[in-house]
Parts: sequence; C-alpha cells; structure tokens
Amino acid sequence: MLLAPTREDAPVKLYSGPLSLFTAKVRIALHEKGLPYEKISVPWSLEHRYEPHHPDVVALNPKAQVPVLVDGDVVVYDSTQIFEYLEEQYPDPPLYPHSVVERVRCRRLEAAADEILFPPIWSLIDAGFYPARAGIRDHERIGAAHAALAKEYALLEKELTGRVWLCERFSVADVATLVMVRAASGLGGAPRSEYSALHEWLERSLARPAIRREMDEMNAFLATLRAAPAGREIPA
Ligand SMILES: N[C@@H](CCC(=O)N[C@@H](CS)C(=O)NCC(=O)O)C(=O)O
Repeated sequence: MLLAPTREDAPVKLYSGPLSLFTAKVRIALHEKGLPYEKISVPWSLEHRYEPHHPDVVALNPKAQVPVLVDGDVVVYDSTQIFEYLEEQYPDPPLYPHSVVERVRCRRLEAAADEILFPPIWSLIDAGFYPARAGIRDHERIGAAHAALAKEYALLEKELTGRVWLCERFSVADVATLVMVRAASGLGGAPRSEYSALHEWLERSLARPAIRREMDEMNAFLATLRAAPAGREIPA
C-alpha cells in the first residue's frame, strides 16, 4: 500500500528563488497550511539572473525553473500545479473554495494573476529592475506595462467590490493576486488610491501572518541588494 507522505517523516523540499514571484506564491501557501519545509535557494543575481541553474532544478524540471516542490517521491513544478497538489495532499486548512462555482472563479482569478497581471510586471522588472543592458530604459515598454496594470486593477476593483476575499474564502486566487499586486507596487505600479475595495483587500491580506512573513523576507532580501556595493540601481 502506498502511504501518503506525512509532515513528520517526509519534509517537503522547495527549490526557491529569493525574488521569484511564482515561488513566493508557494511559500505563502506552505505557510498558510502550516506545512514545514526545507527551502533550497537556487543561485540568482542581478548580473546573471538564474544562471547557472541549480543542477537539481535542471534535473527535476525540463524548464529548469523554480518553484519545484519535492514531497517524498512526488515532484511537482509550476506554482499552480503545486497549489493543486498541496490542496489534495494537505487539504487542511483549505486554500480553494468549497463550491464548484467558486472553485472555477478561483482558478480563473489565479490564472489571471499569472497570465494577465504578471506579463506587465515582468516588463517592469526586465526594463527597470534589471539594469538596462544597453544603459537605457525602454520607456515605451514601461508605459505599456503601466497601462496594462491599470486595466487589470479596474477589473480587480469590480471583482472585489462587496467581497472580503476574491472567492468565498481566502484562497490561492488571493495569494497569487496579492504577490503580483505587491510586486507591481514595488516597481512603481501601485493601484490608484480610489480603488477602495482593492486597497481594503490588500490591507486584509497583508495582515495575514503567512503573507506578512513572506513580504518581510522579500523586503529584507531587497534591502541586502540595495546595500550591496555593486553600484546597480534597484527601484524602490
Ligand atoms: N509558470 C511557472 C513559471 C515559473 C518561472 O517563471 N520561474 C522563474 C522564476 S520566477 C524561473 O525559474 N526562471 C529561470 C529561467 O527561466 O531560467 C510557475 O507558475 O511556476
């Protein structure tokens, strides 16, 4: 008989990037579920990004990307698939809604965080955070990213109006969206202040210990980068 791994005898391993937004989603989910894990940080630097890739990650994930979760014999990569795995293997506390209709909504909103919110954030990271390779900033790309974010924030304000969380309870949709909105905000792309439902949801989310902890750790890492004598500009 196959036994499910337990929290005691098979600590989960997470291959993790210090500023990886997709890994941040998983770190928050693990904290929310109270699941202890061993964090294996992969090499990352402003100069070389993820090169060289961690050999375990290359061996485990054909895309050589983090996050990768290893739980006993089970290997899962891609943050959304890791969310699904964690929910099935460690259902308590749940991070997906109960009803089918809300679960569909949750998956849609979680996918929107990855596929609609993240691309303009990536533009801001690539064009602004990483020092422009040719020494110039791509203002057109940055402008288009801000416009895309503004459009998505307007939709999120509607989604959140009259709701405490994006779905019937706190869920992976909140985790993914929060990670992206905070990253955008740190890159000069915060939502407009008149989006009250969105700002109230942000405050509620940031009050959760698992989210606070993740944000504090990311900010501490960013502070070490800013303090580094490499002379590279890092946007606040
Ligand atoms: N769809 C994937 C995206 C993972 C991803 O893009 N990971 C980035 C870090 S945030 C990475 O490992 N990049 C290194 C590379 O592509 O070489 C997920 O949701 O996990």
